[in-house]
Amino acid sequence: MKVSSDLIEFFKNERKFFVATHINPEGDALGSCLALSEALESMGKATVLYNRDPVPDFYRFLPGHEKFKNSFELLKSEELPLVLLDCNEPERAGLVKAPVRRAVVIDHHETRKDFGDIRWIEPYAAATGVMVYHLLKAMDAKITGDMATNLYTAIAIDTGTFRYNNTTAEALRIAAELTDSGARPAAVSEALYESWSGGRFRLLVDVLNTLEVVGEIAITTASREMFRDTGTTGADTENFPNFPKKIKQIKVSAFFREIEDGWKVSLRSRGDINVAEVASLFQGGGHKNAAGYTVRGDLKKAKEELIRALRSV
Ligand SMILES: [Mn+2]
Repeated sequence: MKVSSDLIEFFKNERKFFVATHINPEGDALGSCLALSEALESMGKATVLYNRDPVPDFYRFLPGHEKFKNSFELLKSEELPLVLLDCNEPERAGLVKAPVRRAVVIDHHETRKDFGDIRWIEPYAAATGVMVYHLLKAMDAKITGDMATNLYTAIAIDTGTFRYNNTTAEALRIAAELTDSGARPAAVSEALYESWSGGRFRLLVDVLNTLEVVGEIAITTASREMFRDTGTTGADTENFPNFPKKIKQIKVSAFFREIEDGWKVSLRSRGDINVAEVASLFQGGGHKNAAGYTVRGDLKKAKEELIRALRSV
């Protein structure tokens, strides 16, 4: 994976960076930002980490997570260059009107957009964390134990902890090197998969009880009421769409989560079924096997539209 000299020059020449990632951040988004921030600071630079949403409780084991700010007020007094990670348009980061001087995009999502003065997009990278790893190497940054934990978590979460299709030899080699640098795979796995709140577990039970199977499609739902009853939020549903895929016959799992004015739909698929294409029919996007979109209005109608769309691809 080649890191462009433009990008290295950018990081060398600028002194302070506004580092942001997508809303509802997960491990790849958070770990990539944190590792890059620490590396830049070790080179005498300053960084401001931004996310519209708070860091979910179960990601608060990531070293440095408390550095994230939920406001971009300061950009009004100081125009900084933007580094956008794990997404490629400011809207995805809740940054529509943020005044930034220059913008760099580092992402592994497929895109047809053209935001950014320097765009580095690698649709085949297993995680943005892999790209940040290469960037740090190209900048001769020493990878500390904390950076290793952040990058290892980034790669682990996006590969389903080395189970999905994107688990390449390269991803495993980088993970091994990060382990040498101080990441602890068992501790990260425990933090990611065995540190749930009781409410989150009850929410999963409620969600699994909504399972409907239509041929090779599984549909599950989380209503606002369920969140209220279990004291949880949307962030707690991370990874929920993958559970129905434990059933062998299921080729597509669709998870409907109730939001303010409609439903957020997360799609997971097996093999050649491209759910990014399906999501794009509803103005959403993502990767071939993991994508999503939002719909307004009635749940029953939204489910029917999705089933029709899935049968058409
Ligand atoms: Mn990612």
